[in-house]
Amino acid sequence: MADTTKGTTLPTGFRGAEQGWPELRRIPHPPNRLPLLGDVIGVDRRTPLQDTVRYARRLGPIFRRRAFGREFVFTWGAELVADLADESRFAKHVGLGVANLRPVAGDGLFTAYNHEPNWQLAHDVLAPGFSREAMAGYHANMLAVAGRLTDHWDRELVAGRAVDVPGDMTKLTLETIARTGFGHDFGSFERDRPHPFVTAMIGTLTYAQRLNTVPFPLLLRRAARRNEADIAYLNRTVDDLVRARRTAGGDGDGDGGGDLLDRMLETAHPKTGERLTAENVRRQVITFLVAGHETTSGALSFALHYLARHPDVAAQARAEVDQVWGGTALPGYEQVAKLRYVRRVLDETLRLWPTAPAYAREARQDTVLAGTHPMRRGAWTLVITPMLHRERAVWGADAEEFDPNRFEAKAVRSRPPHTFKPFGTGARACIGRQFALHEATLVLGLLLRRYELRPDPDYRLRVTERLTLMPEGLRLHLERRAGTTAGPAAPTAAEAPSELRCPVHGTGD
Ligand code: MNH
Repeated sequence: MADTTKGTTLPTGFRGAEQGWPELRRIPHPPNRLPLLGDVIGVDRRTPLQDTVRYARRLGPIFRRRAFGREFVFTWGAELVADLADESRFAKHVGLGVANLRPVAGDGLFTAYNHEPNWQLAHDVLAPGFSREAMAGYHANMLAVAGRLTDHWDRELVAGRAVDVPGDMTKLTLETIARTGFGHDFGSFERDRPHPFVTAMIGTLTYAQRLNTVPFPLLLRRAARRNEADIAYLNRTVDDLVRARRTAGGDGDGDGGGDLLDRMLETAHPKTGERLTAENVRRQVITFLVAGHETTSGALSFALHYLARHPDVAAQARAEVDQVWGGTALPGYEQVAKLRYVRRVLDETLRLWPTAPAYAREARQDTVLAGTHPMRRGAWTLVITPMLHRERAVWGADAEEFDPNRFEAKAVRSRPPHTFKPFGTGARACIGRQFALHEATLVLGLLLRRYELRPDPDYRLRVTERLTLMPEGLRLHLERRAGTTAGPAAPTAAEAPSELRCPVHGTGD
């Protein structure tokens, strides 16, 4: 369990590996260490994950790096990661980037320590919000938001402009989680610049990442003040949203079975009768608004990059959409999961670029990792999923190539368990997984059906990091697909029947 008893200003995640790993010296590290700074040569502060991946390739399935006088252990070998998935000996570790988000997200689901009672409470209260039934209820709102995206892309196409893929995917996913989860409309598609909520969020994520890459937080005094302002803005936005809902009196039926916010405000724990406090609701709303869109936006953006670069894959996916959806203007909930090949495209995208690229595990007791590396209780390591997902012994010599057929059922069954972990592992794995996959599959289906994607031949994939990953500067040219000009493939906001617009509240926002 995490140690919160010490009155240190550093998150417990910064406890070094010297104390936790008695045989640390057997774990390889980069040569040429600097006395004070450690392994920082050739490291770019803006790309810590990609630097770590470079070290991983040189140093192997488990390695350590030294930064600012502390040792950190990184793991990606399939056998080691599979052992770390054993929930009886290991648990989520709230450290590094995740712990840096505590000032924003507090004991919200993502950043809660395992021992904090609000984790179990919120998990039990909110999990039904991600059931199949609940998801089916979000579907119509997802369609309506996708309609706003295709309206926007139609206009860009007519104007002969290339579309800003990460920017537009972020608008789409933010509107989707805001509407389905909280009945809120940020109006992203009506703005030229990102919504200030997005700017503030990116600010706090970037700041949290930078805290890991500077030796003394004092160096970040100005950035820290900016960060305070960003957090204040996020809090204000969320407080307004909650106040509006309280004034409106929930979704009316008082049973807390509506959207996520309704559950947060009205649902008591089925066994204990406990409810989330007002402060915790604030933390959860921020958590879901951020966790619920940033990673899905990256996944969609990378997927569109690969689809544009692999016309054969795009053609096969498109053929599937035509066959499964036919001429249905508004594909139903059930018709999304039937897009098996589109789903494989997404899985393969998340294999190469898992947009939340690491998760940390700590020993719940003294134990020996994979029979080789002793760990004391509380010792932890960071799992580097982009490397796990590229291990040749598992994925083959062409592991760096994009190939959705790796996710054919037979191929999946032939691989060892715990080799594909884009959503983390165990009790603290992603609660929004089905939500993200439904949304992303639906949107890719709608876009493939409507457009041909033309890459910019000069574009080289560059990945920006702010704890999450995103293809930087990705723009695509669109062409309207032949034979599809007659009818809209997706409903525009105006066309969607009003009862479809908000299945939860009936009347929309
Ligand atoms: Mn999500 C946890 C990846 C979409 C809400 N998510 C995690 C973890 C990973 C992750 C990895 C585990 C982190 C850790 O162990 O420290 N999540 C993703 C990816 C996508 C994603 C790659 C999209 C693609 N996540 C979503 C969506 C939502 C969401 C959509 C909400 C609607 N995720 C969460 C929450 C947690 C989480 C909440 C924390 C769960 C817990 O600890 O109980």
